[in-house]
Amino acid sequence: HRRIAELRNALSNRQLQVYLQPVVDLLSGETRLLEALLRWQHPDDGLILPAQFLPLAEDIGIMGEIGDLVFEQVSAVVGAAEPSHAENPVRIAINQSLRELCHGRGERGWVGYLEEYGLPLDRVVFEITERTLLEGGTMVESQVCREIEQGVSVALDDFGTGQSSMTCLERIPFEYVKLDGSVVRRLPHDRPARAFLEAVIVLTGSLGIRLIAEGVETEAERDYLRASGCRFAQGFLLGPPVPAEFCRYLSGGAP
Ligand code: G
Ligand code: G
Ligand code: MN
Ligand code: NA
Repeated sequence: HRRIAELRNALSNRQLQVYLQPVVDLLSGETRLLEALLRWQHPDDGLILPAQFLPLAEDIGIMGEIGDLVFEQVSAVVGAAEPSHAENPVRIAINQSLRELCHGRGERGWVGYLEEYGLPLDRVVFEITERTLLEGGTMVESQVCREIEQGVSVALDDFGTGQSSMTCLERIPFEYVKLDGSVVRRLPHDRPARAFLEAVIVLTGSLGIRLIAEGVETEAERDYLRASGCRFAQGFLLGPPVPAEFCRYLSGGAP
C-alpha cells in the first residue's frame, strides 16, 4: 500500500501540519479558542484531510507519533503567541482519539503529557467525541473524570450526531459541548432541530457548560444561534482553519 509508506514519510518530512480554526464568542466577537486540525500537505496530491489518513494512522499504529507531532506544534504556537501574563491568553483545543486516550500517555495521562511539552493546563482544551466515550466505556469515562478533577479542561465534540446521550453531560463535568454542524445546518428549516437546540441550550446552561455551535456557514445560522442563546460558534463564516504560522488570531486580531 503506497499510502502507508507515504504517511510514514510524511511524519518525518514535515508534511503533517496543524491548522487552527477560531471559536468565537458571538456576544463580544472575541476569539475564545483555536481548534488544532491536522492536515497532510501531500507533495503530489495536495491537501489531505484527517478523515482520509487518521484511520490509516490508527491501523499502522502511529497515532502516538502523530499525537506527539500535534503537541510539538501546539506548544510552539503557544510559546510564540504572547507573554504568559497576557489577560486573555490563547487556548488551543486538541482532538483526542480513543487510541490516544487509552495508550498514548503513560500513567500521568493528559496532565503529564502537557507538563512534558511545557504547556500550562489552562492553555489547552481536549476534545473527545461521544463515540469515543461510548467505545471506551466506563474505564475511559472515569479516566476523563480524573483528568478533569486535576484541572484539565475537556470538550464533548460532535454532539448531536446520532449516539447523543444526554446522560454523559450529567456524569462528566465538561467545560464545553460542541454541537455538530449537521444540527446547525438543519436549523433554518427544521422545527425538531430547533427544539433540540433549545433543549441543549437549557441543559448546558443549567449545568454550567459552554455551548459551541460547529460548522456555522451563514449569517442566518449565526444570528439564529445568537438569538437563541448559544454563546459560541465555529465555522467557515467565523473563520476557516489556517496554517498556524498564518494565524492572525494569535496576535489578538479580530477574526
Ligand atoms: O479538519 P476536519 O474537519 O477534516 O477534521 C475531521 C476530524 O478529524 C476532526 O473532527 C477530528 O475528530 C479529527 N482530527 C483532526 N485533527 C486531529 C488531530 O490532531 N488529532 C486527532 N486525534 N484527530 C484529529
Ligand atoms: O473535530 P471535528 O470533527 O468536529 O472537526 C471539525 C471539522 O469541521 C474540521 O474538519 C473542519 O475542517 C470542519 N469545518 C470547520 N468549519 C466548517 C464549516 O463551516 N462547515 C463545514 N462543513 N465544515 C467545517
Ligand atoms: Mn473537534
Ligand atoms: Na465536531
